[in-house]
Amino acid sequence: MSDTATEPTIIAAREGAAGTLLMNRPKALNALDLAMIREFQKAIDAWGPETAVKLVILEGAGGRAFCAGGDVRRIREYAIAGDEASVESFFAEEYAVNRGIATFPKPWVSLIDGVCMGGGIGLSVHRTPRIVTEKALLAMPETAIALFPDVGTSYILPRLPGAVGTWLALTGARLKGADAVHAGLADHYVPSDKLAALRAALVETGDAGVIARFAETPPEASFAAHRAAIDRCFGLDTMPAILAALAAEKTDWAAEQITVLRRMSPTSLCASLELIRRGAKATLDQCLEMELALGRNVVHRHPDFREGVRSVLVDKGAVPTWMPATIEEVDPAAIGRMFD
Ligand code: QUE
Repeated sequence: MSDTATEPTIIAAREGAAGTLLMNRPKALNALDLAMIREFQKAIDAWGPETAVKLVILEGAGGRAFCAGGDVRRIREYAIAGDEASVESFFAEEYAVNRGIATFPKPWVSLIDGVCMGGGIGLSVHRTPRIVTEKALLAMPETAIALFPDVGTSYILPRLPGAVGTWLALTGARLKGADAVHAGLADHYVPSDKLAALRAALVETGDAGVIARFAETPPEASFAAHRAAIDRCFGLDTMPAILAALAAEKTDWAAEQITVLRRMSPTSLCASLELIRRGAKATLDQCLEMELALGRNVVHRHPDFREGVRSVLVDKGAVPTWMPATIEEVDPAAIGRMFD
């Protein structure tokens, strides 16, 4: 999926009172590569101290995606080549951007009008205001490719209501825009046909307060009916306990969750659950450190990540062969060692 070399993958501009950042790799759903991450860092460094910039506006090009995640195909290639330095650069620099956004000294306005997963969540979730439309689709899908919720979401997810964050991390459940507001991943619901006018008002005034003129009350969350069951099941501390609790629910929804979980990397599920439980008691900086250490072990010392990216993204739709193959075979001590 190559984009033309002449077209920049991040278009950074000064417009009125705003600094604007357009993620511009539409054929790859604006998935983040290292060059894009470095452009983010430059914008953070330049616009943080620049008094004429009152806020930053972040958006995705192409009409389908905000940002589908990190360039995990490339990470897999580095892993196969044994290129640990390149993997380290990618994650360390990406997480530094997440930290830079979290501490950015003015509003960081994310206009989420399409797919926003993984790395895209990391570019938006750490600062307000986060705006979603009816076309937004948010998810943390990493357990499907044997990764884990990173980009600082091990700090964010345990702080969402009840066990919603654990449910999102383990199942990769997709949230529509309204759902994302109810889950605590977004702040304002704005219909997509008002987004251009909102953007113009932000550029003109440099005042995030104008969002109130465009925001609407979001429709009820699609997961509202399952909130109690989410908390009952996903609030538990081991994967076998979560699966047993889901089985005891005896509902179609719970059976569906079991089916989804059984497709994911068993190692990744157990590591992700442990990460979120540790993240509940840690600072954002500690979470990013933990994610960096876990990433090294997952990418270089475990076969599931390569297999996951191959099956889901390279040979699209292939059934992955996980090692070990079942949750019941995962050794908790081995999961603990992945954090060292
Ligand atoms: C899990 C993930 C990712 C994913 C799918 C998953 C991810 C990611 C992409 C992605 C999607 C479309 C693209 C692309 C990457 O998909 O992180 O380049 O064109 O970046 O199930 O973690």
